[in-house]
Amino acid sequence: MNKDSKIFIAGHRGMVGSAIHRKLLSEGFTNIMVRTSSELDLRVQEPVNEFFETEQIDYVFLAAAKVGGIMANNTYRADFLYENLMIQSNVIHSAYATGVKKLMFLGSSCIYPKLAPQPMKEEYLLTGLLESTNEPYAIAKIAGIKMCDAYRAQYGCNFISVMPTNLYGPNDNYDLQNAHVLPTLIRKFHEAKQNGDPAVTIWGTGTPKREFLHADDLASACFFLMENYNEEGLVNIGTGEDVTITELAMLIKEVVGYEGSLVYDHTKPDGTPRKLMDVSKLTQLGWKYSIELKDGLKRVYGDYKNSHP
Ligand code: GFB
Repeated sequence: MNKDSKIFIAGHRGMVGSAIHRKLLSEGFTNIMVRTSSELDLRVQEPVNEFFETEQIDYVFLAAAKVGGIMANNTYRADFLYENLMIQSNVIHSAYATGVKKLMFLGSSCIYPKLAPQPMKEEYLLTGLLESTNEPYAIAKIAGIKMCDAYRAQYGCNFISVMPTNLYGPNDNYDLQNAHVLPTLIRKFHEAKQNGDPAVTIWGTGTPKREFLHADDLASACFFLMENYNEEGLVNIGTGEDVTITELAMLIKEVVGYEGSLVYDHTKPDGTPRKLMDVSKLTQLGWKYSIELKDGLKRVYGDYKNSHP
């Protein structure tokens, strides 16, 4: 990418897209295109075609998606499948039709089988059944990977796919029902501390393991791969280290300074028991994360506290 290349960040207001936007600005890119969802509804084919034809874009980061935590994925199953399939199909096809030089599609670690061997290597894709709570989202993301590979094979498009692990950072969603575990627990511990509540409720058993990557590290990895990776298939992006949900809760409790106890709501699902990324492909290419979980938690809690005094 040249500093004046025309780069479209689809989904620039979300946690991932906004992190990529900050990264590109900090690297001195001057011709970044963004559109809000009310300006350009990526689920609708015609305006997306028109946008790509008019703008003649050079590079695309496809970070627009309908996302959410375990309950949102499980509840809005049709929306997760339909909206993600539409967004990615419209953008990928228009990118091909208008000669985009390179496109990066962002997926998720939930594309791997529920009981995949750990850590999960890229080649484990489609080797087993998916976790049912997020199967619609995973199916859409798998379709996106396969679209990138198919457009590469049939039309020679330089479209690549990257699979981030569970993410957190600025512009995250803190909704108590629909968000991911890390931001939700920050909010729960913060509010429990403010209200003097004796306990905070953790969904499920607390035993599932998850890996967490700060969105700024993700953006750095995406930028690195946009510059250095031009192959079919996918690349995992993560830290290669995970914690149990109870360990995460204890860390957040400490960062927030909450003194009460934890209780478990066994009516809520655990989801995948473990989904640790094998990041050796990315490490061998030359990238490694830099923000440790505890430091990242302090950063996001600092921001959260400032906006929720
Ligand atoms: O982050 P999370 O919602 O999604 O939940 P997944 C991770 C784990 O934290 C599950 C537990 O075992 C939850 O039961 N958990 C404990 C909580 N307390 C809470 C809470 O208060 N809120 C939430 N949300 N969880 C999503 C997928 O899976 O991860 C998506 O559904 C996507 O498709 C995303 O891949 C990255 O990690 O289970």
